[in-house]
Amino acid sequence: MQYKKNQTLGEFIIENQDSFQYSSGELSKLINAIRLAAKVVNHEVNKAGLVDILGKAGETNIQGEDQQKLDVFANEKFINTLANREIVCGIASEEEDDFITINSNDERHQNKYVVLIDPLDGSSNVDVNVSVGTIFSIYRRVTPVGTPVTLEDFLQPGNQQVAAGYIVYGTSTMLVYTTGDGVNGFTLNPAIGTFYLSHPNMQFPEDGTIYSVNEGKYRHFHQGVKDYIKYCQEEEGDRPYTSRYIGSLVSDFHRNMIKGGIYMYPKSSVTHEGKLRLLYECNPMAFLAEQANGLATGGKTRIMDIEPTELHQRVPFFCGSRNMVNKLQEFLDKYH
Ligand code: AHM
Ligand code: MG
Repeated sequence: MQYKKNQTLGEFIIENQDSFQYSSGELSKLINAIRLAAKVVNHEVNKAGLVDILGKAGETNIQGEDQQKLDVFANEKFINTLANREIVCGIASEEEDDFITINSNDERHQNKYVVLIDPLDGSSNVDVNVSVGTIFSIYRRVTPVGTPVTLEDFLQPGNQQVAAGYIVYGTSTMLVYTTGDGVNGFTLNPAIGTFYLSHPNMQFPEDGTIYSVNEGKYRHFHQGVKDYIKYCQEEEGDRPYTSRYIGSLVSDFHRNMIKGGIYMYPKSSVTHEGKLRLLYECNPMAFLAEQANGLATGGKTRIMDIEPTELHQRVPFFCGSRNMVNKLQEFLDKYH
């Protein structure tokens, strides 16, 4: 990877194109499309607090434009931006029941990539001015180019991802992604609409003190998870753990990657498979985590080795600093 001072995302993509294993420029085009959609969605997310002034979802605003819910808006923007470029042959979105086929009946189209996306994760936070995110995951199709994509192209294990990333719409807007050669973060300068390389080669600290879990659901957790939480709550020498949970996966993950921590969404006696979706949330975050020296497990199996069986499959998810995930695993293993 070549890092340069004041490098823009556009420059970074071009300059590092050759380090990508299928170096044909297509993946670069794809990341560029995501960058473009991210800026449009960012603009809309920033206006969310003006809902009483600009009009609510489902209403028509003063300019006669229909107002959409932000997650619907983000879904459309990402899908349209990707579909309009000749790179992607299929898209699956957390917001759509089924996958979308692009250019299905035209053999001239050589598009190789499928994109899976959670357009606006944590969207319940929008109304209270808390950070939300977009998560994306990119695979090469497994069926022949020029034919319509099939479910098989989307149900690939995470270890087949060629790229993954997220956009966090926070106090700053950042795009963080990997193409399998480390993780890099770019911060948007909103004045000129340009992403700059601000966080080269991001790494989870080997160890951390933050645990992120919805403790309101504690009663329903598996005993191994309960024991680990209890372990975290006990002081260990002079280094007590601290609990931080935003309820917005991208933001919790982002903080933990910078400061050192573990994110947990276990299965429970109520949500038997957990809540998070393997294809749209867990696999891309797991790819990023591993590329940043962290770990991601479903409790029994490495997240990226799980064979998906359906598009909207949910799995338990534990992800973060290596030593913390390994410690948790010790507690989980006691009950297997
Ligand atoms: P969503 O895709 O419906 O937004 O749900 C995913 C979000 C994650 O961002 C977050 O970590 C989690 O759900 C919070 O869930 P809970 O409120 O059950 O703790
Ligand atoms: Mg989501």
